[in-house]
Amino acid sequence: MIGASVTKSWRMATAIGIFVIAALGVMFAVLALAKEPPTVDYAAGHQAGQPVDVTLQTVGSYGLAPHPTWVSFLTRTPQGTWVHTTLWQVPAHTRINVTIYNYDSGSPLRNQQIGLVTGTIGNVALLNGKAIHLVNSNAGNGVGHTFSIPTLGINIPLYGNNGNANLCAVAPCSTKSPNQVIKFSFMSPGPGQYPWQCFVPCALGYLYGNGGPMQTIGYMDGFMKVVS
Ligand SMILES: [Cu+2]
Repeated sequence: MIGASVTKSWRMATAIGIFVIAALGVMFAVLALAKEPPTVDYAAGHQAGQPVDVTLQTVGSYGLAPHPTWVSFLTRTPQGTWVHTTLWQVPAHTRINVTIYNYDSGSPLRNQQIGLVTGTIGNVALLNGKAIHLVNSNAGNGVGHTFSIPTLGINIPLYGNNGNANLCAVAPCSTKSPNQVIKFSFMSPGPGQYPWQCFVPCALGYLYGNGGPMQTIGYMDGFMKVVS
């Protein structure tokens, strides 16, 4: 009799233990999903055949919790509000006109390959209104970041600002601060999720500059969500 009741209470304890572990698992999964930054929707209300404008900015330091010192991208909604996210949604098979305001400084690239403009319409970008096919990062202010969608062969080097200038340190930055305006266009592919990122090892204070913001959605990488 004693043996049977011990077994029974053990079974009960095991069942409760498994339930608690499962509940904690669900809780953490929900929390992890809730932590994902919001998606800016450029696809809503899209008229077939019309181009879509995507507007981003890059900052040398986000300036706010939880990571005030981290480099970051931000995305502007079609209504004009800056959102701290790198997730955005565009319609498929559509001309995407991108404008990036770069508020960060630059430096020479370790890998000259990412100084090339590739994968855009005409393999060209406009830097402050001037057509460019590459940025020689060993001249001038160098390159601060890239905007790259590897699966589509898209890479655009983002020319830096003078590091001695009074650069914006708290996002979102406004065009009152020194900035470089980079524009380019590409055709969105079919529906799917396309990862994009910066390829400059720009994460100050992390091993080889590749940790922290370089590996965090909402900072130096994100997803272009293409919908039909
Ligand atoms: Cu970067």
